[in-house]
Amino acid sequence: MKFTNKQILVVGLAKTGVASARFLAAHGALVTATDMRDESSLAGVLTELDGFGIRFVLGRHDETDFTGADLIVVSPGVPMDHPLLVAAQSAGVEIISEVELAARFIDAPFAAITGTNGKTTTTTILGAIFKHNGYLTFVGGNIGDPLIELAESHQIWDQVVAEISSFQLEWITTFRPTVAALLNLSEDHLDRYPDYQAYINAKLRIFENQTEDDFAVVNRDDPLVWQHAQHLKAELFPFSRKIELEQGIFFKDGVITYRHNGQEECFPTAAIRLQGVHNLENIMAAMACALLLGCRPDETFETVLCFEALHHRMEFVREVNGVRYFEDSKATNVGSVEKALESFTDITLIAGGKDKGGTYAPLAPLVKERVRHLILIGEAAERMELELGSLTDTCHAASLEDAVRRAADITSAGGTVLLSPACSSFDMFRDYEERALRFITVVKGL
Ligand code: UMA
Ligand code: ADP
Repeated sequence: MKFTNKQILVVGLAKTGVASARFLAAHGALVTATDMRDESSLAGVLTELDGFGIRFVLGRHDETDFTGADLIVVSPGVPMDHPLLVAAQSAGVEIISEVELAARFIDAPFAAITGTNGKTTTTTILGAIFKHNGYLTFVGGNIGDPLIELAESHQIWDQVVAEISSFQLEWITTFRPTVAALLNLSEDHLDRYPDYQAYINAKLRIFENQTEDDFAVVNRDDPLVWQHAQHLKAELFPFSRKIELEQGIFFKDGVITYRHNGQEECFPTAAIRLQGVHNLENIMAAMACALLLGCRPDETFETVLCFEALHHRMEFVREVNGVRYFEDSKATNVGSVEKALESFTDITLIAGGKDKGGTYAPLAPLVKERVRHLILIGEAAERMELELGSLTDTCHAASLEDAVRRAADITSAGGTVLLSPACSSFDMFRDYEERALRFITVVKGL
């Protein structure tokens, strides 16, 4: 791809935009970078990009920058139906996402992980497996480091592992992972998509450019995933906790079995540290990607055995007066909260936050069966009360701190206090990490 003297517009100047603008400017493009945030809130970014010859349009977007560009690189946080993107598209301007830009520079085998939940865990396990197998491995994407940093690094990578969100797939054209994994599908981001099917369609684009030489690792136990997998061009490689597979990876009687073209490998799971059936799915998906891309079985499973849970995903905080406190701040949708509720009984659940527009109804059976007290916070509290409030003892709290103190008062010994919000955090916190740290601080102070 030649960028010299091309007018390239970078939309959004957070992590993705900064890395993209820097990369493009270093490759001779005439870069304009635009963000709705103004100069004062982007002071750090301006310092970072000083000296690259980038033109900035801040605090606003100008239509002429969009319609007059040779290429637009969009950040994932910018919605696809933004009127100026629509105008640029009508004017025939090429629009791509940063992962599309990066993918054009990837020569190494390339594993991409998507799904509503478990992406970060699976991506991290897979990265660790590759590294333990001796490969120089780039791990990036939605997990935090923009994928374009791979192209900026001038390293020759042996393997690339990318966590990919639906947002990042919106503007792809050639993005083609050697192995693409779809972990699961449940409602999320309905504040961004017109409906659930639009979100699913965005996710499915991860397979769009694959051919029969590539692999699609898919969850055999998730009916929606399995239904959509039937039409893929890549070789299907399913994983299952429930069904023995002729070809694929599955769990049965305490053993994970991998079967591919006559090769069979067995891995007893008793010593795995990572708990929870959902993590078994994440492990099988990561192992499938690794083994299909040539990792050795022994080193692969050694990594899995040592792997500990990531922070803020059903993490044990402390026991006080016989009550155990768990923090699951990363549970920002209904699908992840279901897994948390399946893991405990006698629960005091602290939930709520910024509503993403989906329904909370799938939680009803588990709330009825396992949640003794429901404490609601944030913007979503009213709607959650309407959908779940009649099923158990329910109250509202003014803050997370207030919620924890109420939980401590009403939970009897033997019970579990669980922060698993089913919502994003942006109504009350900077991000899910700040929400987690605030919870941990109050719990430690009890
Ligand atoms: N902006 C505009 N105009 C608009 C809308 C936004 O100028 O109309 C600006 C905003 O002011 C902001 C920038 O555009 O400065 C948007 O940046 P961004 O939200 O894309 O933020 P990045 O820091 O680039 O982070 C993105 C991902 N963010 C989102 O998808 C919302 C990060 O995933 C990812 O780690 C990073 O790229 C590197 O790949 C975060 C996330 O929340 C963790 N992802 C969602 C999730 O996991 O649920 C999908
Ligand atoms: P993502 O990157 O997709 O958000 P994470 O690995 O960060 O996934 O986990 C986010 C939340 O989802 C946590 O609450 C975690 O316990 C839960 N989770 C992890 N894996 C799965 C899975 N396979 N199915 C459902 N929930 C999961």
